[in-house]
Amino acid sequence: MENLDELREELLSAVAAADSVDALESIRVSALGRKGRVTELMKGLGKLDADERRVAGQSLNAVKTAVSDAIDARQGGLADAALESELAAERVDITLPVRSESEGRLHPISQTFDEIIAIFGEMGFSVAEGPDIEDDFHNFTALNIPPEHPARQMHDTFYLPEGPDGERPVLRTHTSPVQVRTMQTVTPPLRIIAPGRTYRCDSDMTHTPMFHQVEGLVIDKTSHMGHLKGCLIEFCRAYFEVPDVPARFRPSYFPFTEPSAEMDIGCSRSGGELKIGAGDDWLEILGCGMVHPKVLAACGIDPNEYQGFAFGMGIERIAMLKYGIPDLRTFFDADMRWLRHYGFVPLEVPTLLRGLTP
Ligand code: 2U9
Repeated sequence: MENLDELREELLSAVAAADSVDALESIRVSALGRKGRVTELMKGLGKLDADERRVAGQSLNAVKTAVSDAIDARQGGLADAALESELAAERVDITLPVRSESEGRLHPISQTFDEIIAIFGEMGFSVAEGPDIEDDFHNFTALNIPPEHPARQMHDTFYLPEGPDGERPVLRTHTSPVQVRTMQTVTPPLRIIAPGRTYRCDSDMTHTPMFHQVEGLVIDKTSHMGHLKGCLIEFCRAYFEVPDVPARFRPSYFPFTEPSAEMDIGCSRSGGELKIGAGDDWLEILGCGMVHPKVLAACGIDPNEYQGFAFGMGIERIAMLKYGIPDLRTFFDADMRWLRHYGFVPLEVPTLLRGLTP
């Protein structure tokens, strides 16, 4: 029988030198496989007498175990090294700047949302969200919109097929149900804005079936129309980036607020160009009012203890006014040339400190 110490050293150094899982496997087959060198020696044991067989068998088994253990250990090392080099090859340096030729642009709707969130965020509002598919209670009833109200009629609202409860869900016609849900779950004081998609069955030059709104809600024990006016005037100054913007509040009607108002800001329209700020003209910006006591009660808040104000505005409209976008329908065309013109560089995040717009 060949020298087993030499055989063991030879096989162990081959295992140590193997530089891949494949190389290791061929060493295993050539040493321990069916026709491997150790296996062949095992088969030869039968020709030895009993004493020799016992001694040689123990030595051979020791070689087999040593080689097999070395292969297992080396296999683990090689697998770790392979993973390491794979990860190194896939490494991305996230601190590198975005490539300057990057084509992507933020849609003006996203930019406008970001600006509005930055402004109200600074005033202590947080963002609330809710489902696009709503039930009748959250979209209408809780908001003091009785069944015979025009906003309920089929031509305004997208109704979905009847559910198991026999009710027809709706695509929310405003983001107000988000405030309803917040009032149902959070104990005042609360100060939230609800930006999001809204849906109305209406489509012409100035209406699209899906559009975007942001609504706001403040509930506490003392907020009044003065706070509402201060908050919204401050918002318009910050959003339109004009230090002193004339504002007026015209009486209006919404079922969910009492009293209700529409807010106009000053502007001039000389030479067909709209300029926000002092001027001899007015521009309607948003609707607002003190939350109706019936709405507070429907949402589980005691109107004798709490009060507050709410407002709502259309995002497309205020984006068009700020960025001089003339046609509402182009917002939804997914036209890359339009987006390159009106879109925003994604990393220019709006903040009040660094400026809202690039
Ligand atoms: C609750 C209570 C009160 C939200 C309000 C308006 C006035 C408003 C319109 C502006 C243009 C919608 O996009 S638009 O057509 N909205 O004028 N929205 S007050 O009042 C609320 C909301 C929720 C619980």
